[in-house]
Amino acid sequence: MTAPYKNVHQAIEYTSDRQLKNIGEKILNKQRINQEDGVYLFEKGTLAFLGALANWVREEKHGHKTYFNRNFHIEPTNVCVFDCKFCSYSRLYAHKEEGWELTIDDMLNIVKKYDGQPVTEVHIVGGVHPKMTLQFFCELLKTIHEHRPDLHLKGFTPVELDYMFRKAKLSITEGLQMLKDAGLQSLPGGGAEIFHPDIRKQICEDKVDADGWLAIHKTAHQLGMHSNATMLFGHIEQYWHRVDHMEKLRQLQDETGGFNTFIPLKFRNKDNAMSHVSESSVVEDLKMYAVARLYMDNFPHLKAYWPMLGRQNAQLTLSFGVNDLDGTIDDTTKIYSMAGSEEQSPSMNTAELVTLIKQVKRQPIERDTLYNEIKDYSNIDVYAQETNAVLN
Ligand code: V47
Ligand code: SF4
Repeated sequence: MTAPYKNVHQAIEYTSDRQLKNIGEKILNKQRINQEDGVYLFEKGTLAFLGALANWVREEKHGHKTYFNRNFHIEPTNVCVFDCKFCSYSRLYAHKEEGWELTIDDMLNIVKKYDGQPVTEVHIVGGVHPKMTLQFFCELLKTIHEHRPDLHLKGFTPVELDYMFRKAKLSITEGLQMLKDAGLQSLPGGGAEIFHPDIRKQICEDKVDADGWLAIHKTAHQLGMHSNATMLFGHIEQYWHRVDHMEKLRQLQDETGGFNTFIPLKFRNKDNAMSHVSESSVVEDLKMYAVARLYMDNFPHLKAYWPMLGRQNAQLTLSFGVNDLDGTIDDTTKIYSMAGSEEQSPSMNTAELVTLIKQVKRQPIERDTLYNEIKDYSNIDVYAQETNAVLN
């Protein structure tokens, strides 16, 4: 897929641009690239050149291994006090009648639907409801943990956490410690968007800022939790804003080592206050993943979130640095389908996800949240009847 080059050495050799050659040499020598290099790659790197380099880094780190997770999502509410312009989901002001807020029993019933199924993680994230407190979420975590102690509880973005902790008049450390004691094990990557204040001011002015986001993840890492980090790309930001965002994450990762995965999220423009902004092309998306793989040298994993990209494009990213396709999720996840992702009802079972990975000659590995390997599907026929009985 990274043709026309035979390999990364040829990609560098055939490039006449001096600066690209230098950056390519740095990558091969496992030297860190700087912000100027990052912007230059976006501006001048061809898709084939970036792909050859990113694929080399990916294979150095993980060979052909491509991870996925069996998880499900709980969205406690779509009511939100904030007003992010890209959000197609929040229902506080517009379409109030479409708002939902789940009780602890409702959410326990969602968990119970997965009783007896081999899921390993629940991902809890939603809007910021003024009445859903830290106490409420501690109760929720305890209830889920009591019912199903083997499930890894991953939940809450700094947007939700900052609001909860302020309301409870607690420090970040105190608030996170309470959630941890209630069963929270890691944080997902959401709410990061683009860190630079010039962009944040235009797209998500009223929620936690970059320093607040980073402080919460840093504290989580200090308390022994792992987390992910996202970046919402392909809207009004420029390349240097993306690099600035990645730089801040790379610096924090140097300090704590607590991030597992970087997840670039492609902006989708349906039914939100940024519908006039065009979506990026597939080529731009693939370049984004490739530059992320090259820049985020201290992040072990790079994830493409397939419900947002669509299956075929997600499959393409596996040749541009990506080594993780998130998970098998079901149609309870609304935030993406409402924003116009190709996957209107995103669901893919294990057999389909494994097949998608095998079609591009990669090695499908089921993992848990912390990337412990659960099962290698390389030699398993996922459509054999006896396998299917075990899978689903
Ligand atoms: O922060 C909202 C994004 C994020 C749109 O950590 C949109 O494993 C595109 O962070 N177009 C939340 N994106 C989701 C998230 C996530 C997803 C999957 C896995 C993990 C993980 C984290 O969704 C928000 C925002 O950046 N988002 N609206 C939109 N119109
Ligand atoms: Fe609220 Fe999150 Fe939507 Fe922003 S993106 S309005 S914080 S639900």
